Amino acid sequence: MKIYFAGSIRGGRVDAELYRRIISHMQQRGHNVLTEHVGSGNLCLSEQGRDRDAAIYEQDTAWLRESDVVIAECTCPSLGVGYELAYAERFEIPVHIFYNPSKCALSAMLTGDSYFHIHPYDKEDEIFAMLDNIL
Ligand code: 6K6
Repeated sequence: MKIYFAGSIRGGRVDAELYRRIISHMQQRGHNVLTEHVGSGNLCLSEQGRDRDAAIYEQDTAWLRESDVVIAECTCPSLGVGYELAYAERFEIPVHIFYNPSKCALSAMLTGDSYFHIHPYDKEDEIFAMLDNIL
């Protein structure tokens, strides 16, 4: 499957290693993760600019439209991820949201929208088992 993995970038990189492990798990199962860079450990967050951001927006929304499913890790809140989830809903792409309820309270704009499949987890291993069921 073509998978759009969504995770926080400018919202904070505290869970970047977790994103990398989730992406790697899906790749090991033979899936095509379009957004491998979200799990990268060496992002240059200071590099910004309107032209560059416009290119990121165009590329990411194109990838969203061509993806079969969106997998999002939402424990670390991110405006960009929230936007991507609503964008995926608009294009009727299935969305699965993972979060750790002991670390955050998910926005009511996600938990209150019955379109989204929401998967609370406690231990990281639970994510991989749930992903294998979903994909
Ligand atoms: C280059 C390499 C890695 O990151 C970059 C430059 N920035 C971005 N590149 C690609 N997608 C991005 C970038 N910044 C945000 N996004 C998208 O928004 C990702 O798909 C994430 O799921 C989401 C994160 O949003 P913020 O608001 O936390 O940045």
